[in-house]
Amino acid sequence: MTAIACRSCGETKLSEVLDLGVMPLADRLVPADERDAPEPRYPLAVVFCPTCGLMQLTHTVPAEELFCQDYPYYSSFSPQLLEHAREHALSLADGRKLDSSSFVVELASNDGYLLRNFVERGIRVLGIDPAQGPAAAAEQIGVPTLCRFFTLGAARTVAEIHGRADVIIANNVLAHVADQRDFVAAIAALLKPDGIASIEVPYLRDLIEKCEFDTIYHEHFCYFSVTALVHLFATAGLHLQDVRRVRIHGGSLRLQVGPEAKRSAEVDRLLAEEKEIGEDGAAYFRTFADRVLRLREALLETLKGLRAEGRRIAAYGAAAKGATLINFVGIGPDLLDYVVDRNHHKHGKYMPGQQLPIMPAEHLAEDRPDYVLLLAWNFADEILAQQQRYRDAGGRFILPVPEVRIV
Ligand code: JHZ
Repeated sequence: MTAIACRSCGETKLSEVLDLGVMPLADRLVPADERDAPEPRYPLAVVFCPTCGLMQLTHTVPAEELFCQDYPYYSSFSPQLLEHAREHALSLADGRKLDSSSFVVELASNDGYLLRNFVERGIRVLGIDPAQGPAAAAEQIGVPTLCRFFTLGAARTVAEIHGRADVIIANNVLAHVADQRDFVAAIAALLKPDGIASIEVPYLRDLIEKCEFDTIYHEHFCYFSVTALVHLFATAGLHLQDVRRVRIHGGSLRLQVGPEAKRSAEVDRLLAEEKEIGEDGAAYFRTFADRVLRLREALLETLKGLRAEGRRIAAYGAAAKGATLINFVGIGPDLLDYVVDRNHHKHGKYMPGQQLPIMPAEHLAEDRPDYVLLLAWNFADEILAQQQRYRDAGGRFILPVPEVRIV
């Protein structure tokens, strides 16, 4: 049991799930001239609330430290994510019959990768995102963006100035909020009475079943089941109206939430399934920590074995989850030479906690290491296809989850 209170329902008797130790911040990439400076490190452990079913972090790093200056994540570097976002935007525009009289708000709009699809159709939009670099990039492509955190206060101001929204989109942001109740109350305050919020969150069931432990990092305060989401939205008088499992980011839920009290058969089906497999109770998590430890051993053994044979190993994807993986497993310059990534904002910097330089993706073809550890495993199909020439020339990829595999 831990001493904190559940971020959704306030329960104080929370059960331990996994303790990853004291870890650096996943998206705080280290500039070359700060390599010798100490990095901030904080406890990284998750607990489960037996009352409402929410898995969550025990420790809260202040949001300003996590998301504002130098936030290196730009959504537009993955064609698969861009395609996913376009499909999402167009299905909302068509499904909700949005036109120039509609108003769409996106929370954590990043570099405008999703809202640009509405702008193209002449639909009025507003992005809200506290990260300065991505927000400026969005403005540059014509997506009006308010650079601030979304809180109940912010929602009231936006509603006053711009009016209430027909649709609020919030993809991969709910988990990033420490004060869950304030955030959902803010959504309720900004929505029209017949409006909807379309929200994507990584699904807890995919995390646990596929051992995606590396998606646990300080930015992700919460890990959601459908059970936990129903409880959370109810705190703001909102209803989970519909839900669908989607493949993105290792397995996510796309939710439709709104003030109107209605619920699709799929919500009931997933709730029943969670009950049946016990996802709403602490027993479901019992084997998770052991499986994570076994995965750590297997990966370490694989990398050490290859190194002992004199193989050269690099990694692909300076992803936030990559920081959890290399730091928890203990993968430093003794095992890996460097990490490549397409996002030029990350180049020339070093992975948090380990002295591993980040280089352009083209470096892989030039240098031809024997093996590449795929840290961005959620984009495996896309990256493996993109690296076909390297693979044809004998290069091999190491996939770390759900179990170590060499392809
Ligand atoms: P990626 C992100 O986490 C950000 P991360 C955030 N923390 C979140 O919540 C989750 O998603 C859900 C690069 N790449 O997106 C781009 C290539 O170089 O898996 C990224 O740097 N070439 C808000 O950071 C990284 O890999 C490619 O072809 O763990 C992938 O990071 C592709 C496809 C990606 O998530």
